[in-house]
Amino acid sequence: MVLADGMQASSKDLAFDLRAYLAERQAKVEEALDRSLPVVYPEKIYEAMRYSLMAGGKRLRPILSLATCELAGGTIEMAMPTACALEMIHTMSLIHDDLPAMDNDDYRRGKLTNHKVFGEDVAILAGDGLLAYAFEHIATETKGVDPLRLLRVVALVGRAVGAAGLVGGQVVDLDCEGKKDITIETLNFIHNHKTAALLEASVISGAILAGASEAVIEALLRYAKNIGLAFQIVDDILDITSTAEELGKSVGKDLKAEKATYPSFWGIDESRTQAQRLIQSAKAEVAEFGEKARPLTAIADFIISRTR
Ligand code: GRG
Repeated sequence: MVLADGMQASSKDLAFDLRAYLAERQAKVEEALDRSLPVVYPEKIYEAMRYSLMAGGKRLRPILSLATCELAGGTIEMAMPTACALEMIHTMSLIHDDLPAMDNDDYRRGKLTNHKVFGEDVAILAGDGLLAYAFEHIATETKGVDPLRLLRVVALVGRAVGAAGLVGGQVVDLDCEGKKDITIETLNFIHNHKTAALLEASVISGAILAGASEAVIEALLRYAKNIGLAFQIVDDILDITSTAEELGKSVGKDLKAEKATYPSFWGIDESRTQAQRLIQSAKAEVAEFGEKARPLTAIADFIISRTR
């Protein structure tokens, strides 16, 4: 079944109705993001920030944060500012990733990239603006949460973004460009940091805000590590098997640049098998939560069946 925004659900998910769940959550996140960032003077930078923030996307990171907050007994209102902040950070990482100094891409989320519309100088600042505003937004807009939990989430997200997370992964990725002898361990390092780190922070932030026990947070972290790597393996496969129209960005760049990817190590079929194995492990980690884990198991299935 093809869902809004290219999402697919297998028939066994329909009992849970992943389609309705994701559509409802996406709409709530869109509305909260829209409210989070009004355009004020100097309009140019706010327009550049909003251009990429409101350009669509699956909103997977905010949806995961809201889901674990509910799983741990909290409300989606408690997690919404953090959820929006995670999407702001994800968006800024895409803006910077697309810059000529990095991946040099012209399209993202089906639209021209930020620097193509606003220029490189403003695109860099739009990314910086979103990054700083994300932390301000968590700190000022979160209501009804113990301040110590909030502080833990701020530290968690900060770590996921910096040299211990996205930045570290990106730097090793750039270092490996043009090298043919990189190992699977290096490839795992890159993607555990570039891709999985923010997904991990997304998954456990909601549970922390809701006051989950350390045992619950640990189980969710293991779930997140598994879906994080599976997400990247699927991303690498889609870069080969999809079209630019389907993905909303240029495709086949890894192959052209002879960049190491999971399919370049394992081939497409084995990459699919490995991703499937990670998804099974992720689901096993949250099985103990029973019915409450239905959104997380359905999202895990979605990650492997997604078409964009
Ligand atoms: C974070 C301070 C800071 C700087 C950025 C450029 C950079 C450092 C890191 C690169 C991070 C990056 C672009 C990782 C790729 C992650 C990935 C697989 C993105 C695609 O995510 P989807 O499919 O995209 O969820 P949508 O558009 O649906 O949101």
